[in-house]
Amino acid sequence: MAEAAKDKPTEEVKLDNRDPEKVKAKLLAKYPPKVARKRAKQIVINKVTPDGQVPVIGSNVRTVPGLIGQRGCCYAGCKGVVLGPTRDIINITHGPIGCGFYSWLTRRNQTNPESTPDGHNFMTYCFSTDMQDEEIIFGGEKKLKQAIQEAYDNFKPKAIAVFATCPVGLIGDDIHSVCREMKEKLGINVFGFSCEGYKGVSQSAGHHIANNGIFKHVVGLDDTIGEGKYRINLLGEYNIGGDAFEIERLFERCGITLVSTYSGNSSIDAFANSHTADLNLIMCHRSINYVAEMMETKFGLPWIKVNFIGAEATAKSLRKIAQYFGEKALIDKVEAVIAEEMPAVKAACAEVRPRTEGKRAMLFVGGSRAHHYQELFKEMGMVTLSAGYEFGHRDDYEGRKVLPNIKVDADSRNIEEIEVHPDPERYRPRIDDAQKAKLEAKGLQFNDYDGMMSEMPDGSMIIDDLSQYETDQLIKIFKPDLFCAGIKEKYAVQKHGIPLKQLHSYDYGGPYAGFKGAINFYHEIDRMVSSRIWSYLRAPWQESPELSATYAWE
Ligand code: CFM
Repeated sequence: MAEAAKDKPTEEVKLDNRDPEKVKAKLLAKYPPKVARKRAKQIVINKVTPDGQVPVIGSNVRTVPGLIGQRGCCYAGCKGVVLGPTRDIINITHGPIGCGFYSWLTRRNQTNPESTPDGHNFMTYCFSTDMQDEEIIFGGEKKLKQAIQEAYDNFKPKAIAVFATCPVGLIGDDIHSVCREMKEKLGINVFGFSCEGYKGVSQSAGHHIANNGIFKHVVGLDDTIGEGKYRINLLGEYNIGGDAFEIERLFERCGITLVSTYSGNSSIDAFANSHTADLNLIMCHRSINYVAEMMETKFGLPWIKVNFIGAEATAKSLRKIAQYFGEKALIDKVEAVIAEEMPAVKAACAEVRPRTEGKRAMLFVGGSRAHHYQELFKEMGMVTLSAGYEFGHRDDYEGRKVLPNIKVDADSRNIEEIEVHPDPERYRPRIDDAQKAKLEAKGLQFNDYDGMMSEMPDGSMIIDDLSQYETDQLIKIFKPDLFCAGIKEKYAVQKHGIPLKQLHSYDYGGPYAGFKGAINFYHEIDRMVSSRIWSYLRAPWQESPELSATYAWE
C-alpha cells in the first residue's frame, strides 16, 4: 500500500492535510497480512473521474472473525428492519426467547394506530415461541402452531408473520408448511420468512428475504384504486424518530396521495394495495430496491430515487415527483410549499452556521444514511472526512451502473431471487417509453441510484464494514469534531473525547427528515459540536498512570 501511496499526486489530498494513503496504510499496519489484504479492498480513497466513475470498493463480504464490526444479522434485517414497523401484523419470532427479546422495540420506528380504522397495533408486544432444548431436539413445529393459534385467539389480527432464527434453520423446521396450514385453518394471512441469522453476511440478506416475502404473500391482494390524483408509495422510510410523519405532512400539503410506506407508519392493507399507485419513491435503496424492481416488472409502476434528509434534498425530491406527474397544478403547489417552508430552514441554518462551518464529521451507518446525512452536514458547512456503510453493496457506493459487474458469491446465491413476470391482467405501464425519454432528457432519472462515492470529494476515505480497531485509529489520527454511528460505538468514541451522534436511533431525538427535521438536526449538531464536554473527561488510567499497562507484543 505504502508503495502505491508514493505515486499519488499530492493535489488529490484535500482533506485535513493528511495523505489518505498513509492513513490507510496505518489502519492496515497491525493486521495479519491476509486480513490486511482483505481490508485493503474495503478501504478506498475516493476519486471521481469527470464522467462520474469511482474506484471499486469491496463490500457485502464476510466480516473477518475477530474484528469487532457494527453489523447485525439476517433476522435483524428481516424482522426488525423491514417487517418490524408494520403495526397490524403479529410478528412471531420462532426461536429461543433471546432473539425476540433483544429485537423488541429497540428500533425507534414510530406508528400512528389511529390512521387505520381497527386501531390494531402489535408493535409494543414481543411474540416468541420461546424454544427450549426439547424443541431443538424433537422439532419446534408443534409449538409454532400453538403459538400462532394463541396469538390469533388473543388478538384476532389480520395477519401473522413467522420469522426463523438460527436454530430453526439448523434443525430444519418447515415454518412455511406450518404457515400454510394455519392460514387455511384460521382464514387470515399467515406467512413465514426463512431469515435465520446466519444467512448472508449481514442484515442486508434479511432485507432481501423480507422484500421477497412481502411481494409473494401481500402485494397485489387488493386491487381497489383509491382516491387521489398523484398516487405514490414511499419505499425504504421506516419512521425512525417520526421522520415519516414529517414527510407525510409535506405530501399532504402538496396534495400528493401516499398509498403505502414500506414500512414506517404502515399497515398490511396498504402493502396489499400498493401496486395500484403510479410511482414508487425509494428512500433507502439498500433495504427495499427489490420490491420496487419486482413491482415494476409485474405491475408497471416505475421508481425514482429520492432523499428527504436535508432541506435541499427534500425540495429536490418533491420537485422530482411533480416533474414525473407533469401537471402544472402540482408543480405550482410544490413550489409554493417549498417557498413557505424554506425561510424557517434558512434562518435556523444561518443561526448555527458560524459555529458549524468547517467542522469535520465521520459517518459510519447502515446502508443508506452514511450517504443521506452528508446532505445535512453540507448545508451546515461541515466536511465529511470519511464515510462508509455497515452492509451496503457496491451499488450503494458506486451506483447501480456497476450492478452487471458485481460478482455473485456463495453467500448471496444463498438468498432466493424470485422470478417475476408481467401480470397478465394487471400489468399497466404508467408512462410510455417516449414520455420516459422526455423526462430523462430533462434530468429525471428512473430506476437509478448514483451511490455515495460520486458525491464525495476526492481524497475522502470510504470504508466498508468499519471495525472497532479502525474506529479508534481514525479518531486518534483525525480527531474529528463529530462521529456518527450507533449505540455500539457511542461510548467508546465518547471516551476519546469526541461527541457521537447516533444516526440509527437519533439519540431519542428527531425527526430529522424534511424541512422541520432539518431544523431539528441543525440545532442538535450545533449543540454537539459546540460543547466540549467529552474532551474534559479523563479515563481512570489517564488520571492515575499506575493503572495503565502495555501488552508485551506491542
Ligand atoms: Fe435503510 Fe434504515 Fe439504513 Fe437499514 Fe438499519 Fe435503520 Fe440504518 Mo439502523 S433500513 S439501510 S438496516 S436507512 S436500522 S432505518 S438506521 S442500519 S442506515
